[in-house]
Amino acid sequence: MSDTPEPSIIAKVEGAAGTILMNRPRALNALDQGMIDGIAEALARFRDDPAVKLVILEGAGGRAFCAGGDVRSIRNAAVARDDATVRRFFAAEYAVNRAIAEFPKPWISLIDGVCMGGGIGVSVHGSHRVVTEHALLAMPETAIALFPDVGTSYVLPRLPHALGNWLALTGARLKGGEAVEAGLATHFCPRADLPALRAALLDGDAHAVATHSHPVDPGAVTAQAGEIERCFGGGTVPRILEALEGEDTGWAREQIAILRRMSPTSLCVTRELLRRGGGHTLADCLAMELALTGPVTRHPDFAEGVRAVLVDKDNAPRWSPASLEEVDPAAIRAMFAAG
Ligand code: QUE
Repeated sequence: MSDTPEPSIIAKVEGAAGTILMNRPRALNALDQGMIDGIAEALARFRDDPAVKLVILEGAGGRAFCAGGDVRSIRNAAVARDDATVRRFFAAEYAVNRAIAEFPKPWISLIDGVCMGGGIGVSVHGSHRVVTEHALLAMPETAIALFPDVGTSYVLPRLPHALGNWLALTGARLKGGEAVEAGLATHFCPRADLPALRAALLDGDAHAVATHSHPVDPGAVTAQAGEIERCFGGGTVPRILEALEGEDTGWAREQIAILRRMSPTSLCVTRELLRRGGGHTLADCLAMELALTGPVTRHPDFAEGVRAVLVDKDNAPRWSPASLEEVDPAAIRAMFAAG
């Protein structure tokens, strides 16, 4: 008998709950095509099974909920000009994001580790996003010249104090409590209490989330909200940098340094995407994101960003154009028009 590999998605009915475990811990549970298909299949089954009263989504391995999408494979497909593979991946991922938003039962994510990009996408549209003190949430796409997708072009512009612009442009990482403050997460439950919460949820009553959660005191995000709003509430990326330069604080200098490392093209695409996203439905935002995936993954910055961050890990991307000043606004507009 040959060894059967462990499935990357483990979905089962436990008591009155449907449970979905993202199980690729060596890749921090980053979503590949098979995992997305597996989540889509489980979602449809649990939606139509009257014995399932709620869904619990978890990540295996104790370090990550889900680090994002399998962007190394997407890069390979993009470099090979295999547009169909790129398109199939993002279309399937965004369809799952939408199905979670429309899911008629509680969709409860237990976020006890890294949760970035695609991990935000499979949690933020659900009814309950429970974080622990080990949770770390971010939308880090500008570092690899992608853009905040998975429906976050709908979510981020709706966060208060221009937090969405700040999170999307800088890729800022929020700890569990900070994610509740910002509104990306809904409940805080210490890791030590997660097994009790999970056991209670198997009875099928989502109210267990509230009874096992703790209020979050105002913290770093609340303290920074005024300065974030002053600096990131403005129009274009150059205006945001100007505002940061005018602050003359250590925090503002740090944000400038972070923004200067990101893909200039990606910063401009991201700012424009969130501007447009603020006025659209989730479905329209997902369609806009899907249309952007072609031009953005064909832009040389995407292959270079994934190379620098995830393949060679030298963290020294050579962007082209290399500076914000050289980005042609018409080129950005063309990416939105290209489909
Ligand atoms: C931006 C991203 C991702 C990222 C880093 C970024 C992303 C992603 C991963 C990732 C990290 C560790 C892994 C893995 C993937 O990192 O989408 O398989 O083990 O999946 O700056 O968008």
